[in-house]
Amino acid sequence: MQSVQIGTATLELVEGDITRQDTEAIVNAANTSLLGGSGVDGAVHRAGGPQILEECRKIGGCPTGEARISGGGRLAARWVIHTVGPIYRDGKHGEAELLAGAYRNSLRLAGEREIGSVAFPSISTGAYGYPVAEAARIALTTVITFLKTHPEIALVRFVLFGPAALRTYEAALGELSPAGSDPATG
Ligand code: AR6
Repeated sequence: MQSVQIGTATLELVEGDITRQDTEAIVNAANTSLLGGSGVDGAVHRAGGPQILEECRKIGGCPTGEARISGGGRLAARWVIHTVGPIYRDGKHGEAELLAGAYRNSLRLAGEREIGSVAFPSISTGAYGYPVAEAARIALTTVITFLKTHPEIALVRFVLFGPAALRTYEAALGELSPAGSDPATG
């Protein structure tokens, strides 16, 4: 577990399961249909129950890089923010900007709804094939930039699946930290 302060906010990196987080919102790595899938998406719908899918049907989909919100069903989190990361091709098809958009728009939605704590998985790095080190850099840069100007969000937690992903995010944060945060390991 690693934790840094970004202004008044806390940014945490932990290893774990996104469906078990007690933040006000968790983020789902969905697809444009919002009708479920494997990986995080499968786990969120399994753990949260059918109510989430019912709400997602009404929402009617989400373009890549954007975000939508539903209730959390049976999850500890009250809200699920569904976002769609890019499918990675070669890095030359706007993937980085779409991935940044997925994080930024998720946080924007949280801010609008006065949601103060959000847990993210590593969007696009599973079925969508985004190289983890590069995705980690984009994810952390985008979240840190957002937090610096949006004090209404008090906590962002990255929930990484397995020790390798956690180490990759820790290394990426280590490279970014001197630029604007105060590392405090926990
Ligand atoms: N908690 C946290 N992280 C997890 C969990 C979990 N329970 N399960 C997997 N991961 P993915 P994507 C990690 O494939 O790449 C779905 O079918 C996983 O190891 O869930 O954005 C959707 O419907 C990986 O590092 O999301 C879409 O079609 C990361 O979460 C598509 O997959 C993301 O892997 C989205 O693909």
